[in-house]
Amino acid sequence: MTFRRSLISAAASAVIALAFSASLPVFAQTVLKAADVHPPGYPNVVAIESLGKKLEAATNGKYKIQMFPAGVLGSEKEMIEQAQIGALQIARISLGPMGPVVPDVNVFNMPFVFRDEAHMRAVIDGPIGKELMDKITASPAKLVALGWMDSGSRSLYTKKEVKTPADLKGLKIRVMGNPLFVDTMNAMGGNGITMGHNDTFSALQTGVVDGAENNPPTLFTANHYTTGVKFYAQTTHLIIPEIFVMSKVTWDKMSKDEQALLMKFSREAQLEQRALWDKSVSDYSEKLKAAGIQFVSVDKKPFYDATAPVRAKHGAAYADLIKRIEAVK
Ligand code: BDP
Repeated sequence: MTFRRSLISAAASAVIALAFSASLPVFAQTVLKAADVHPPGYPNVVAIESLGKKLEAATNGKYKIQMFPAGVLGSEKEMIEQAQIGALQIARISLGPMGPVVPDVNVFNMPFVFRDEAHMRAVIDGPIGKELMDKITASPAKLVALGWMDSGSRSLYTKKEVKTPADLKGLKIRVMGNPLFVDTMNAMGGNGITMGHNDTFSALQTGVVDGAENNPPTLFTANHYTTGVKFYAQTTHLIIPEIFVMSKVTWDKMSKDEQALLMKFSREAQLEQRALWDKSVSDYSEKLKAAGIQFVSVDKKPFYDATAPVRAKHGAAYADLIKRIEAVK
């Protein structure tokens, strides 16, 4: 043993002895990787980071959440796949790309299924929201639904002004990866093109698409507003909640108490995100207006009517549930 090695091994023994004598917890820390397509500071990212801090404190450091923001671990489709095999522990995604994985969630993904954002919140906060989370967890997808998040309303942004379905004719509009959204955009008059969120900026910039649809915080933070889009037509055609899910592989390794703790902090994360969300919508709407984006108010009725066949086709299997959603005040 060289002098250096013996020094290292002496130091290592000292650390172990110290850990035992001070009865410090002697366990390997479990780092839970969490991913989001949004950048640091976005309400969803902040809420998951804060959940991580609470979990770390409450478990004396046994669990720690490491956030991978800004799409560094790939698209939401890829995040879901990684979580399913246990390569990612927490995926914060839109319910949009969950549709192809757990078809039952598509009931919330349908155009104009909620009257407004308050209606959507009342639904996710109540028994129907709980039922849908349970369906995700009980599905063969190997994911455990932890909580909902807000994502406001999605409206259309384009380089050319759009006020009616006829104005959308011939325009390629990026939508999230789910056939339901392609059908929706086509019914609204445009051509729906699917791609991941983090590919949309360059697609807008290079003219691969003529527009996209999203909420004000995303339009701003993903820099889509710098690509030449000028008009933000307030169609509010989709009011889709976000969700954060845990890999079942990870969940099954946690004790019942740890799972209960995680659920408690997840509920708190949902409420924390909501408060941050409301502020971020007004802040980013102001920033967009200051940057010259024109918010165009449109008559929603023609878009609602045009998408009736989409609700008929994709909602047929959920007719009773849709009636219950409509009945929520
Ligand atoms: C944003 C959602 C994000 C989606 C993105 C999209 O927060 O989860 O990935 O839209 O359009 O509003 O892909």
